[in-house]
Amino acid sequence: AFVENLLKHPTFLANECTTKFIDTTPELFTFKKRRDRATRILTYIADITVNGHPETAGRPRPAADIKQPRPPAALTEHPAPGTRTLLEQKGPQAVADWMAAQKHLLITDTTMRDGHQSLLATRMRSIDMIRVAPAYAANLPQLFSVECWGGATFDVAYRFLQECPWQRLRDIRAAMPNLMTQMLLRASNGVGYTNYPDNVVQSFVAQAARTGVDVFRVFDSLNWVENMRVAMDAVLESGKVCEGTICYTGDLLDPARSKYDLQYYVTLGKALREGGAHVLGLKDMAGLLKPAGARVLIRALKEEVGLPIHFHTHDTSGLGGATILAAAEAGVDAVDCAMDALSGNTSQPTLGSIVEALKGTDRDTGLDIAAIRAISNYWEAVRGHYTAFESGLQAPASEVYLHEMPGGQFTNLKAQARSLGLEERWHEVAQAYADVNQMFGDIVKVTPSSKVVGDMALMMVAQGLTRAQVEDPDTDVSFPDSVIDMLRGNLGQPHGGWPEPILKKVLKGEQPLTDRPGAHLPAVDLEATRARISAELAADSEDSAEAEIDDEDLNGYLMYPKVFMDYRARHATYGPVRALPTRTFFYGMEPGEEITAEIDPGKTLEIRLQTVGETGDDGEVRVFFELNGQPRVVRVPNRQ
Ligand code: BTN
Ligand code: 3PY
Ligand code: ZN
Repeated sequence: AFVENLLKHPTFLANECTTKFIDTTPELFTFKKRRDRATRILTYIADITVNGHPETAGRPRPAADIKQPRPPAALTEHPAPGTRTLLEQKGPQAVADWMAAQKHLLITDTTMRDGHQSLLATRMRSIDMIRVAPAYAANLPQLFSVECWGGATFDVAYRFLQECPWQRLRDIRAAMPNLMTQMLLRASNGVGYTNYPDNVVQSFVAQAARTGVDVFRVFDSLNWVENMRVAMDAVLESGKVCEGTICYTGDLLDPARSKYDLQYYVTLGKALREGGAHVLGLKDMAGLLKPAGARVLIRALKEEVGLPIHFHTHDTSGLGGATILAAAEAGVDAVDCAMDALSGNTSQPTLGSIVEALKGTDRDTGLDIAAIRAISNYWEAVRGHYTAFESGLQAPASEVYLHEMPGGQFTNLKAQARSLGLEERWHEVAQAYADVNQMFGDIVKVTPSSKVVGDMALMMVAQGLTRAQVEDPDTDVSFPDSVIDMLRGNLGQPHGGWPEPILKKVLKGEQPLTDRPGAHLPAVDLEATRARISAELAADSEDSAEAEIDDEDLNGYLMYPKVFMDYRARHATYGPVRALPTRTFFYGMEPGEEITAEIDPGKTLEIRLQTVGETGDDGEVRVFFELNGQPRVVRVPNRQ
């Protein structure tokens, strides 16, 4: 270790080594200590107890006497066969055929992905999901699928929750072996905000399928099917269900919004069918499809495309449930709902209420309402722990038909506006968002194109710029990077192309791409990348296990290089903090409090916080614990 430290010491590398070097460089002897995982977790608890969690500082707190959520009992030890059983036995086409042939309205539960993404800033931790998964398997085996992965959850898991998204997927998959898991995939944008090289997208899909995704909902943020093929082909190759997805925007029955008319959607649906989709997804990410529009659109897609249809909406307007019921009447095959306690507003419509509404009709869902209530009660208790991430949104609003923001973006953009001091001017931001959309030619707005529109809208409100000023060739505007990137063609091509005036002004004569961005990105050398980051981690650690980059890690790195490496660095310090109860993770412990944390199956830590000492002259605090009955002291810096 000494030699390794010496070799990478900057002074040594700079070739300034003298005989005095070792005497004046004591840090060569302070090797990173190899600490066991329990000590690392105690360090985390001590740090949060002393310094607080940066993400919950200044935010509303959960009730002081809040309890640990208790999942409902699984009603059987042998879950009935479900959609996953069919997929395993007969493959994805059999799932699609079964879907189309049966009469129930099939339901996907989105609580573990879009539900908390849209209501709680995506901050729900794996432990809160995994604990209830067995109840889903046993008590709700008629569910079509459980959406529990992808979208923003991947990034947030590493970046903010200090946990591995792959492990979440693996654990949920194992806990509900009869039910299909589902993920949201942004086609060539993977689970990120930019186009990735084709082989990165292919590798990511193959790994997601291996780790446990059964249904891939694949969409493109500009509805450009050309840019969806690599991802769709990779899903088909994996043997899982390919849900090729249309994003809905505009207002189908408004003749003034004729850009997105029935013919547009039918043509798109046919292109996705030709691209090999087993199921046609209809993704109404902002909740703009009205009941009357749903009747027309679902009928046309059923008749002219012929694939089973899976409808997704958001309840931002308060009409999401009405639209689902209209879609059900028109023959939609499956719909997305969130469990009651995490439904409504910018989330999905209310699962239990849709089940009740259809009870006894020819679209009866076949789901057990008592089981739904019990699971929703669990989610209600879970939600209480995430008070810090609530948006404070009071009511549904028809304003969504003006701004057309996706449910998953709405509260995020509002938080961004707050951080820029623009919260008071939120309705101006909403109007600017609508103006920017028109300026870009009325585009599909969903991650990542929605982020670009949001960046531009915030900038305009912050700088007091109108659309006319932005478009005026004689007014100087410095556009956000994301706008320049999008107009360069790096997110692909919108229906009808970009309007010439804005293209000219933003690109200043530079020629944009008009073909697939992926066609220009060189393939990544996967094994060289693995070797390089593994060496980088090895240089920072005594523990060879910490330098290991398995296939899941590699795919995580390829999506988010810096976020992944930062996660690994924190993991080396704090250990498997995913095992902590959510209250402890965000708020630390009280003196006298006891918790348990299962860091491996069957390996449980009993942790009791005894007392927090005074801060010493060195700025460190000694925190006294009992770990499985034995006293332990850890020291952490007081950063308060
Ligand atoms: C992040 O914000 O980067 C993720 C949250 C974890 C950060 C840890 S929590 C304990 C310690 N105190 C900090 O201020 N940061 C780290
Ligand atoms: C995502 O891409 O994360 C979305 O939820 C889009 O609606
Ligand atoms: Zn959504």
